[in-house]
Amino acid sequence: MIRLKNALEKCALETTEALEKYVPESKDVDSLVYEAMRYSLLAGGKRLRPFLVFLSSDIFEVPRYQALACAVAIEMVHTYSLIHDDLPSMDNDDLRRGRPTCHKEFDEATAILAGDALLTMAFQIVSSKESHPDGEIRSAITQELAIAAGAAGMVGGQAMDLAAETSERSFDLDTIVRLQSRKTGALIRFSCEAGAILAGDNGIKRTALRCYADDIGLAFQIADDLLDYEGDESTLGKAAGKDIAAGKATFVGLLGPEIAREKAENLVSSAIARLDIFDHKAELLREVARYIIERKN
Ligand code: GRG
Repeated sequence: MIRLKNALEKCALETTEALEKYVPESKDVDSLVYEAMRYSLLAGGKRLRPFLVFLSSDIFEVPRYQALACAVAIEMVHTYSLIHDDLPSMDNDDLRRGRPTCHKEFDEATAILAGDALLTMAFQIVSSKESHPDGEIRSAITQELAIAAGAAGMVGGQAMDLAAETSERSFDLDTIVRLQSRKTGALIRFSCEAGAILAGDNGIKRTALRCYADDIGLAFQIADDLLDYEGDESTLGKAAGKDIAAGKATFVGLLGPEIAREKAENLVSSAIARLDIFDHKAELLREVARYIIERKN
């Protein structure tokens, strides 16, 4: 785990440094939106999705600058989703990454704009030459990011999640799996496949990474449900115990904590087995799978 911790910290530093450059402070009359973008982007966060981009890129020996552009873009999309998810019209949260949510620190309109600006900047980055010299690969990475973030992916998952809160009937396991594989899973899937896409590899290695991502994405969400159920606000950096109270469709709510934990552990074992074709090249990805259910925030 020490090796993983060091590698994750190094990736977080590199990603944060790049994010600071992409979103500079503004001295103009638009300065508030830049301040809000920086506030949410630079508030910490585990940088798990950038880390997955780097690890999958290392497998295919993708140049670092290409992986970094993609890592920055996925973190921007993730941060936008958190800003919008925290809004009063969605989860109405006051705390995120251990500090007031964007709309609490600024105001609702600024938070919406900051989220919009981060989402669009991510596409500016992946579609530009700094992400890849080959136009076809740039187009592929841009399309895959759009699919992951949009109605077929994260936005659709969020819509299912909102529907669960008002639905008369509770969702069955199959529906919760579909919901979460879009809401949380889609960005994780993109991150794990990014190395293969950047290398132009569409074969069994990409499939293995996709299967690995599907397993860890669900395990990540179950761990998140368990943390919401068992964790406390000071360690989580956000409110705890809100999901079940809000009538959200969660694994813990449906299966109970013991069976949910067992399911997460089985998913981690399955994820690790998916990586057999990579031998030692995927050691850190194996450690990520284990870390996902052991994390405390
Ligand atoms: C608003 C379009 C839109 C989508 C929001 C992902 C999402 C959909 C909402 C986030 C709600 C949530 C807490 C989901 C659980 C899984 C998750 C994405 C947790 C936060 O990700 P971490 O733990 O966060 O990687 P850090 O802060 O470490 O980056």
